[in-house]
Amino acid sequence: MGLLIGKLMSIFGNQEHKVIIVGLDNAGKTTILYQLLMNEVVHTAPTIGSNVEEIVLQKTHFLMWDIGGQEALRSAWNAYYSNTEFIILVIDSTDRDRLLTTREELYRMLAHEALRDASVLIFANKQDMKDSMTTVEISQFLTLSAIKDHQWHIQGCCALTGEGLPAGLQWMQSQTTAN
Ligand SMILES: Nc1nc2c(ncn2[C@@H]2O[C@H](COP(=O)(O)OP(=O)(O)OP(=O)(O)O)[C@@H](O)[C@H]2O)c(=O)[nH]1
Ligand SMILES: [Mg+2]
Repeated sequence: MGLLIGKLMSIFGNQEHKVIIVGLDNAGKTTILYQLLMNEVVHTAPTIGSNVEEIVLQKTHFLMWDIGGQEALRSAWNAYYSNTEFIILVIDSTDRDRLLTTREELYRMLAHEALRDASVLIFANKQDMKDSMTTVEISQFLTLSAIKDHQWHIQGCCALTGEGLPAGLQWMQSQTTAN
């Protein structure tokens, strides 16, 4: 019964899809959230706790939780996991030194029971910086092609201009209708 109602609601476009935006501090998570919401670059400070906003694409409603990424805050990410349909993992593509840490955080999340059915969108952010890693380099480092138990997609972007963000959102929407 619950499933049927869920299906009907998704047909009529009322269903809200829960999204968590995670990644290391300074990756650009908050900048991405407000660029998606308002097409503007907001002045950000490091997030303590979270921001939540509803983003609507056509008839698809995403409830997006942007969570602080500082090291001391990462152990609290799991408080946001229940009912999550999408993980947006934001990477600062210039941050070579911490890509290994991002990799560890990614695989820790994928192994978490509460995220078993979640799909993953990886935003390779800060593509405007000339020393940024490409999506291919990042994919290889994160061995994304080895991930078989979750749907995933990597998208290069620049949160300052918004470039790449609609394409990522479009992929998420395609995943909601695929189910
Ligand atoms: N050059 C460039 N800078 C960016 C981009 N996206 C974000 N930034 C900058 O990166 C810095 C950190 O951005 P935030 O959005 O606050 O980062 P965050 O991931 O929310 O960080 P925490 O809240 O600490 O986890 C800010 O100075 C942004 O202006 C981008 O695409 N290109
Ligand atoms: Mg933030």
